[in-house]
Amino acid sequence: MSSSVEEWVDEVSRTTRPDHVVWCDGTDAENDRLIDLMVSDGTLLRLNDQKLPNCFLHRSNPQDVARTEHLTFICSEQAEDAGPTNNWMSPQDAQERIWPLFKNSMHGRTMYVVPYLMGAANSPYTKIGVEVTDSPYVVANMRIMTRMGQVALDRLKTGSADWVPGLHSLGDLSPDRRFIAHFPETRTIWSVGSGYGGNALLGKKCYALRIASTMGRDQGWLAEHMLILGLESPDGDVTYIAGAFPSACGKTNLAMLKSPFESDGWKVWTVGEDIAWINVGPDGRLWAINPEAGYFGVAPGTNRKTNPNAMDAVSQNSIFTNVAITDDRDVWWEGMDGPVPQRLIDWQGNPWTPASGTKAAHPNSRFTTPATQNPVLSTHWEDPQGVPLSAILFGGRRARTVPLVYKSFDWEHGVFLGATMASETTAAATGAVGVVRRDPMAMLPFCGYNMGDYWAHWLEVGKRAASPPAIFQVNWFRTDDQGRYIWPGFGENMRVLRWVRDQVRAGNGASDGRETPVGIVPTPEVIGTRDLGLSAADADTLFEIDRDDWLREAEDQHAFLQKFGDRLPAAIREQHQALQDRLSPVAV
Ligand code: GTP
Ligand code: SPV
Ligand code: MN
Repeated sequence: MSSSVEEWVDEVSRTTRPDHVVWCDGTDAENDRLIDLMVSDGTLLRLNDQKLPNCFLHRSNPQDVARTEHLTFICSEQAEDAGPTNNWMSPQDAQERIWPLFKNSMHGRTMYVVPYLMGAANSPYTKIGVEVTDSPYVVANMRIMTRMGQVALDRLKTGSADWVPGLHSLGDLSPDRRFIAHFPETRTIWSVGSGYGGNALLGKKCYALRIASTMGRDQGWLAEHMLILGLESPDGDVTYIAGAFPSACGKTNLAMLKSPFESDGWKVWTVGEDIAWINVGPDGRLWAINPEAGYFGVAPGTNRKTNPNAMDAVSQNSIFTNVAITDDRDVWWEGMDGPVPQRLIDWQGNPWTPASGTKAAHPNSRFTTPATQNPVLSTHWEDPQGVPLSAILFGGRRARTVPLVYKSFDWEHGVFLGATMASETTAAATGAVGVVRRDPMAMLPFCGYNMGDYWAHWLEVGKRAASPPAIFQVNWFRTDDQGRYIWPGFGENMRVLRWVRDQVRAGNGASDGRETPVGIVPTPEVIGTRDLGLSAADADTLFEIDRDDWLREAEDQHAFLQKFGDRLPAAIREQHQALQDRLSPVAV
């Protein structure tokens, strides 16, 4: 055992004062003990063992149902190193404002020490973390989401000094005493006052994105909020594609896509559905690993039609958080198959009927399920070197302006697309829903350093890669005049993936696209909008580049880019100028 882990555990125990300290080994026996404990104290409810074997429901505190971005801080020494898009607190202020909240916070509770790996045990890119937490629910979720317990202890024993400490306490769950703090210089995480998802499962957003992004900057790699999928084509070839979409914008669903063209040989295999760590390979390509071992997925909208693979995956050994349940302890959420039940118990534990006028499941209700239960899990999902990326998609929710898909002209232009992307906010974070905001690379809430430096790092990585992936922008969420989604989405997104593959394979000689001021847009014919029964007018809207909309877009992008001052890379400024030139009447 690396003595420093023990020293750190001792140190935090002296402040948090737990009644007991338990080192987690990750065994079934340990998990069963924890589950029994949580069932007996009401933290978990056992679900119908016939329909959902070994599945449980957790109802969180109603004030603690999503990430809280306004309470999330980057605690670098210099404010400029956190940049204009992060909340910043100095390490000294954190010591004064946050550390006292851990004083005696575990009194009367057990402290669990959770050693875990991000990445497969045999990958050179895998990293170690140790989370101490007073939440057994967090332990049970970390066991699904990471390689937890003995496998990580073994790694620490071999003397690896390179591990990230994460201190987590539920505190009193009050948002008034809640902080999620990251110290990029000392690679430490403190989280207090929340037991929910990305606030509390510290391996995920806190480590694998915020801390890891700063490691990647220093070490020449990228930590990204991306799905990774393998697209199998009729010739049996697999093309690897990554996709950065903001929270609740479709990563899990695209990564687990059920192909309508399976009988023709088109199929999707999941490598990852939320996070990718990307390295430049010796062959000059970008290689991506999924550092996680499970999925913490959005429940509402998931059903046998939209995502049958997810429905299969969550049918056993899964934890559901803030969903509704039926009389026979089956789960239910908005968008589930079949008729809406006449009686339910809602996510807060109250009786519910369709007349209640409220959501039965919380809009950010989730399932936690092991990756190995995904019927379309790629056989390469744990390859130590990862998988080689041929394309990167940037996507978001945009009711207007952004077409279904378009291709960037080159890497620099693609990085510009990522840097200036925007999306409507969702229930994955507290605050208003449906407000368009700039969310560069879907990393706005997750970049551990100055976003201007982050873009410079992206540009640099692209220069180091002899054959970087082609970059595309996608938008499944364009609406018509009645506010309805025009594009059917889900499985039909395969049509877009096919076009992406064709573009990648054909290189610069690719056809079936038209050049516009913003990028290369496919023809409706190649996507097959007529086969889908879309009207010509709807098809036009899907692929339209409206100059007035785009001039407004470019203006808004400009205001955003301005915030970065001299940390804005010249190449991004030039790309913006070039877009404006292409949009200007003389150029069009
Ligand atoms: P996080 O886990 O928060 O990072 O979310 P995510 O990006 O993995 O999003 P997810 O795939 O869970 O989808 C979020 C919501 O969008 C769910 O309600 C889905 O049903 C819905 N959704 C996903 N893909 C599509 C699509 O292609 N079209 C439409 N209309 N909705 C979609
Ligand atoms: C997200 O919000 O992007 C999620 C859910 O994946 S959470 O783990 O809560 O961050
Ligand atoms: Mn996510």
